[in-house]
Amino acid sequence: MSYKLPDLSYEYDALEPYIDEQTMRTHHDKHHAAYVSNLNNAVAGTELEDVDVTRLLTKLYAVPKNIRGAVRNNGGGHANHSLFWETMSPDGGGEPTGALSDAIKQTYGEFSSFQDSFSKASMSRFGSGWAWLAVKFGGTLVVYTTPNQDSPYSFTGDIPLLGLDLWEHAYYLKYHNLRAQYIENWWHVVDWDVISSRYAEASTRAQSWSGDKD
Ligand code: MN3
Repeated sequence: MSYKLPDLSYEYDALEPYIDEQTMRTHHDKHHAAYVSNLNNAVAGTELEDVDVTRLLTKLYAVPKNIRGAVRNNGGGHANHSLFWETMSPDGGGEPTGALSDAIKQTYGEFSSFQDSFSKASMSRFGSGWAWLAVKFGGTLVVYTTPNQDSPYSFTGDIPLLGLDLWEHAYYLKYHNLRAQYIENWWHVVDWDVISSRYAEASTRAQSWSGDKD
């Protein structure tokens, strides 16, 4: 087995006008493809070839030192982008409902306050990286950023629900230096149905970690 570039579940131009077609083509077909290819090269001939990428990142500390850097960057790049494509949709935007909405309101007050926190975190990340909404051990929601392609799975053990790519390759063709504009427009394509499903699954896992048996 080797790692594979996942297909998009929508057309390259489906997220227009918020994310442009040329950016999607280059981002998915070139950048993400390169992470997959470099990851495959890094683990080729090792016992890690068949390990699920999430598990690979969660146990990054156990990856042999000579390939750990390559797995950190390219495994992270593969997992982060796979999540990014899945959590966007031409039918996105709006607000979550149900349990995720309740959890966001419990933590941040209004949904718009959560959006402000997330956007501010995204703006404050210097250079390249990702902004995250993630579920902590025990089930608490948290917003933060990571540098480069570092995954929450590797460095906090949190389960990422939503991730925003803050690398210039994600927005420069359309937005140039205007990261704030990119972030503001990106909310229009965030697919809260997918993120709610991820939250339901993550909550179940977080509950079992914290020892709740009901
Ligand atoms: Mn990217």
